[in-house]
Amino acid sequence: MTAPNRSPSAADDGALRAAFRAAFERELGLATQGTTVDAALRAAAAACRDLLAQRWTRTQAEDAGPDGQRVSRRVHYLSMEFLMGRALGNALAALGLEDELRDQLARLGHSLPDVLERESDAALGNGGLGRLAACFLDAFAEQGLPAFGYGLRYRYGMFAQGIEGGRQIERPDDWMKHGEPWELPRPELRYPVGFGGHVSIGADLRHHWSPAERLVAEGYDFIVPAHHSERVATLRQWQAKAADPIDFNAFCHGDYAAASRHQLAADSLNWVLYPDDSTAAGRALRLKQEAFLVSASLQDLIARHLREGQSLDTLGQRNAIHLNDTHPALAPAELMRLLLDEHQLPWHQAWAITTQAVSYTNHTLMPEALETWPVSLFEELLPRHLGIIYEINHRFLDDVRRRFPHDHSRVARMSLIDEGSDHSERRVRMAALAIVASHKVNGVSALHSELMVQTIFADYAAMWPERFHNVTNGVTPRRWLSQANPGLAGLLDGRIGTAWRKDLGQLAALKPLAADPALGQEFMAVKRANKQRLAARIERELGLAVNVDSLFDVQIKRIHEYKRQLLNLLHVVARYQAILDNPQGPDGKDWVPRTVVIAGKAASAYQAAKLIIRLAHDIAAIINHDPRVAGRLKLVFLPNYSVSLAETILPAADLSEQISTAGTEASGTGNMKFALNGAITIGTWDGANIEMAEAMGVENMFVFGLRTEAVAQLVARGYQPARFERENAQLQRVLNAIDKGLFSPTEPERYRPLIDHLLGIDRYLLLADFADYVATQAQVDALYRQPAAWAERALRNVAGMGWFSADRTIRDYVERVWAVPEGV
Ligand code: 26V
Repeated sequence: MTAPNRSPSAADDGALRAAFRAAFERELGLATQGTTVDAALRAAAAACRDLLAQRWTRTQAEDAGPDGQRVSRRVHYLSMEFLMGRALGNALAALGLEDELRDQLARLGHSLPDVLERESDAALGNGGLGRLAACFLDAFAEQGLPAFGYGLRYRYGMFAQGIEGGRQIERPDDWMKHGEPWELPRPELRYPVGFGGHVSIGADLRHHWSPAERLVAEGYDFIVPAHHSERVATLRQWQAKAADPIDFNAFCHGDYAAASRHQLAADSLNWVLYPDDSTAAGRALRLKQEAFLVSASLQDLIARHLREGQSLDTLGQRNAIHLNDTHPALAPAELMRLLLDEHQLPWHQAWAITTQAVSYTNHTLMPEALETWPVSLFEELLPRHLGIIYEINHRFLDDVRRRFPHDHSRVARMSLIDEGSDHSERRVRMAALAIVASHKVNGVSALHSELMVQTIFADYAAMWPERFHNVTNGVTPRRWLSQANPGLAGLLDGRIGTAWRKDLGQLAALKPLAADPALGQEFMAVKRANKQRLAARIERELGLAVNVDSLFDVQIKRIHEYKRQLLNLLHVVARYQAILDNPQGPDGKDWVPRTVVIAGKAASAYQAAKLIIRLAHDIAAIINHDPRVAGRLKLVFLPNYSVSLAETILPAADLSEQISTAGTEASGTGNMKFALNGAITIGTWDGANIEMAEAMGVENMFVFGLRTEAVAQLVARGYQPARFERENAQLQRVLNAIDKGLFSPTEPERYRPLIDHLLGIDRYLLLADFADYVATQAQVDALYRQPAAWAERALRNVAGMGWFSADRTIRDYVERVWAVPEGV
């Protein structure tokens, strides 16, 4: 890779190459296992890390300078998830060192792709929210923002998904097993974090909390480079250590298990990223993780602020604290505790600082995903925070009563405490805490932000309309186009120049060229090469040959009922039956061959989602071996979905499935990555699909299905899914085939619960949207029969994606949320 990705000062700088070479050779020399691919990977990572560390020092020096140079307050992005994926390819591109490493490796007899493929993904996230945080770090660096991401240093990331007998099995994701060459330990950063114990009021009338369990948080930094400057962003992840790692008394008595119990308790905090909330022990651990992240991060923030010679008066003016969903929503309570108890500020001043600093993004409307914690768990683990939350609530509800006198039900609805009923316990509502303590609250697409204020947060929006706004998500073009799809990136460079990496709006220059037949052909050739690469991987992993000239129809994302992978499967079955009925093809035209690709993980306790994965495998087992549809229909489930797998799949997709029930997908970001890679979307009028359609022209997207209002009306009228089945013979046949065990002959009843749900409740209205979905898929076929027209539309998708860069998203946050307040 040449010029486009290199930082300007490095462009002609042999010094950087020389420094890299020296560091690489030194690291390789230290490697005990010789010059294996693993050793080369470690050495390359360590060498990059050293160079990035120098940029880190310079960035910090710049950011400690006078406010005048800053566009924003220092941003502290608190998130329980950062789904970073692999780091080496990105670091090499940012540093402009790909060619250098390629040369070095050639001398060792290794290839760059082999080394890149060897790196484990840092999968410290579940899905969209975590990947968004990773894209934001990239944009922080690129935008030159003084910013830190704060997270936890999970020992095991998102589980590794295996498939056995068509069923998902979860294995630990031991992502650090070869060491973690990227991280910079910061042993000098040590902050105490307590749990449990009791709170007393001293003679000074101040609260004194004596925790029963005392831990220490130690920082580990991961450096994220800009691609067009020498700026970096920092991801600081906390590791728990016991304050007293060894109970010496127990040790002397020979009770080694007891002697190490503190350390064990500390370690458990960092064991795993939260994959589901099915056990009580798991939930308690999760609350501790949240409190730990928040406490360490805020102590770090305050320490830095004071170290820079500032007083606490300016803390909120100079620092933004952003809550990535409610998982870090303890932050306001913890900040209040630190300011009140440790720094002796009065309540009103502490609260003014807190609300000035804190802002919150909501990422889902699913009521069941709104986090609440039992008050009893707070009493046990976080007694002082509970006291502070009660006080915040007391003052807040006084405000509510003043604004809405005598409206008792409103007060109950808005309270930070859900008082519960006879059979349910009292719980703390984390979203309410986040909203009350924030100066700004946003959703992640226009539709989602609108629905947020109309539904789940309506009462709060009535009280503070100006607090709520929208910031539509975006993705980083560096990873998701430049790095993932060098073929398309090169094609764009040739036609519109290379600046789109830094300014994605430049893609608009493609618009007038979209109908150029030569460009269309080149685009299709790039796509075909990417499909070949994916086909090779499918063959390697699953032993399945797919037709590279078939339409690659792709749905990759977490498996969830609202995302409707099941609707996709119903269409696959419908198509299978239609081909068998009519082998000549519809209307005498041949069938457009299709390869349907699905990938995604189901939460380990989410049985319905796991059953969908099994159905996908059962359908695939029948269809893929049926010679009557050979060459015309294949269904592929690629196991162990990850960031790096997405990087291989996205560039190869012709069709992007974004088919959630309207009103359920907050934004989606996969939808953006597909379009950026020249896939055409088949999608509902949901999340960011809507804004994408508006940006590229709705005629360039296949839109189907009920819109949000129609969904709501249908549900309000009393949705009867069985009626849709009765009126649609094709749907009857599809459901009947699954229900009768056509795909599960050894256990015909296997999918009975699924079918019963569809015909009885069908919470996500699959049956209501089925007919339109299938009809729209026929339009997809019709367009695919005309390669030139297809290419033109795909190119119009790419051309319209300029606005969906994470750079734009971050600029929006800076302008509307993180700007330095007036007069500072
Ligand atoms: C839920 C759960 C459920 C139990 C397991 C652990 C866990 C962790 C996080 C969550 C909340 C999920 C919220 C989320 O990922 N939302 C997604 O955020 C994306 C970025 O804004 C957005 O594009 C997606 O539409 C939205 O689903």
